[in-house]
This record gives sequence, structure tokens and C-alpha cells, in this order.
Amino acid sequence: MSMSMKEKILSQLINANGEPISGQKLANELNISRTMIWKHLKSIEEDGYVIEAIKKKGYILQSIPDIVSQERITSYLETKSIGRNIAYYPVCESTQTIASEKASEQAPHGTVIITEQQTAGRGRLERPWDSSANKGIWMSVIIRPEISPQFAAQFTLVSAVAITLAIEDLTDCSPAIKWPNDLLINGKKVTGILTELQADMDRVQAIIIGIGVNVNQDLEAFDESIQSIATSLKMESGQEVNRAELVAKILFYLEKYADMYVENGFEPIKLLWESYNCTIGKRIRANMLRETVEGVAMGITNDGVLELKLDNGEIRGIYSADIHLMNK
Ligand code: BT5
Repeated sequence: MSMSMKEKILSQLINANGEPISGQKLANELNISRTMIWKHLKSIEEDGYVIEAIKKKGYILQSIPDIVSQERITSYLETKSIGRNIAYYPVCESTQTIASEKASEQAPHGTVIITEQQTAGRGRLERPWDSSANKGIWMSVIIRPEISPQFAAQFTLVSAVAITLAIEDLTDCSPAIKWPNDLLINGKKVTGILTELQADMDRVQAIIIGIGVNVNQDLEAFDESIQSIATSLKMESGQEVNRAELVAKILFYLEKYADMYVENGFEPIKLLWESYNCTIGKRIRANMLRETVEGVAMGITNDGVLELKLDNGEIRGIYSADIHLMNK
């Protein structure tokens, strides 16, 4: 793809390495008027770049915004297919909705939809997902594994492992996996995963993995209703995290473990999942669509089903539920 005029100006500013470039020089080199240069600079500033104008000398690029654009992610990406096709939206309703549409329109395996801000981000059962501007990772990954639909839900567990490893690599935080789709730090939710399926009776067409990671929020960035249950990597580590780099790392582990899953099933990943989990051995309450049960989580099966020992000794396999940990 050829560069737009705006990208050409930006690349000149970046390549100047902190030396000022005059508006006249930019105008001459790019063969446009100084007024047009000035308009493009304004638009670059609107994207979050900080440009300083020094009298008689020209423009200096002072800082690059922490954005999760395709270019920024690609510069860190080490995958074969996941993330090789990225659609970036400065703002959207929900990446999950866009991904669903794109998946029905034959978007290739590994397509990523990512945004800075969602106006209607959602969790399971249409619950709202708080997606503040420029502070989190809000993305949906379309994968097309050749498996039967009954196994799709396990990609939630595979994704939980991938995100945990990525967070450990790039921060001082060590999240715990709460079955099935939460990552917690110090008991508070830092990540939610929403796995949706497009399938025929016996074959997966696409699995859409929605990933929400709270990265650089301060407490006030969260809606009041979740301030006591949510946390961010910054709040836990005291440090800002480069979101584009973290996205690339998540995609790296997601590719690794999704491929491993398709080849060898859940068993090799189960050990890793168990080592990070904070559910097994705990007394829990499982809220399901039609009933609520309480008991001790005994473990997960090779299919990712949670086994709960009820107070009457009966063992129940839980396929999907909201889990409340009774003793922390
Ligand atoms: C989830 O649902 O945890 C799945 C969240 C998936 C979000 C991603 S972002 C990219 C993609 N596009 C979307 O529209 N969604 C996906 P669930 O287990 O139902 O948890 C939802 C509950 O978590 C809410 O009812 C709140 O209590 C809480 N919550 C909402 N926003 C949160 C946040 N930012 N951090 C922590 N907890 C939150």
C-alpha cells in the first residue's frame, strides 16, 4: 500500500530524530502547499502525536501516542497467521459484533479486530463491558480451527493461558485464572474473555475470541459499579504498559497454544492452565442459566469441564457458569 500524504509527513518527522524540519522543506519535498502541510500536522496531532513548533526552525515530533494501530502491533508481531490481518477502529460499538460480521464474510483465519474504545462492549449474556478510551485492549480474534463445535468452548481456556503468559512476560503481574473466562490479580478482574461460535452441525466455521484486558486505567476510569471488582495492570504494577506490544505477545501465545490444541487436544495445555488457576480446591457457587449449585471445585476434565463435588457427595460436570469463589 502506498503511503498517504499524512503518513509521508509523519514518517519525515519520525526520521528527523528530534531535529526540527521546516514547513517549507516539507512542502518542497512533498510538493504541496505549506497550508496543506499545516492541515496534515493538525490531523496528526489529533491522533495523539505531540508536535512542537519552533520559531524559524520548524516542527519537532515530541511524542508518539500509545495506540494499538495495525502498524504499531505489526512492529512487534512474531506470528505466522494470527494478527497478520488487522482491522483497527479508533472507536466502535463492539469488536465482537464487527468480527462476527467479518467472519460470516469469509475473513481469513487469524483476523483481528481491535479498537481504542467500545461504546457497547459486551460480556457474556449481553452484560456490559466497560471499555474506556485508549486504556485497555479491546479486541476480537477470528480463528478457523478444523474441529467439531463441541470443543469450541475450550478456546476460552486456551486464551486464558495465552493472555496470562503474555502478561507475565511484559509486566510484574501474575494473574490467576478463574474458570472459565476471567483473569484476576489480587482477587480483582483484569481480563474477561468472550468466546462465540459460528458452526454447522459437525464443523466449526469460525470461533470469535473476544478479549478485554484492563491495561493503563486508574481506578476512576472504571464505572463506579465495578470499581470494587475491577483492576488494571497499571494499578497492580504501578507502571504503564505498551499496549501494542502486549497485543502482539497475546497473539503470539494464542497462536502457539491454539495450534497445539488443534494438534494434541487440551491435555498438554491443561497442566499449564492448572498451574495458573485459582478455582480448583475452592468452595464455589456456580450460577447457571436454570439453577445454582454449591460445592468444592475438584478439577477440570480433559475437555475443560469443571467438576464440582456437591455437599451430598455427588460429582457434577459444569459446562458453563458464573463462578463465585466462597473463600479466597
Ligand atoms: C466477560 O464477560 O468477562 C467477557 C468480556 C469480553 C470483553 C471483550 S472486549 C473485546 C470484545 N468485544 C466485546 O464487545 N466484548 C469482548 P462476563 O464474564 O459476562 O463478565 C461481565 C462482567 O464483568 C460485568 O457484568 C461486570 O461486572 C464486569 N466488568 C465489566 N467491565 C469490566 C472491566 N472493564 N473490567 C473488569 N470487570 C468488568
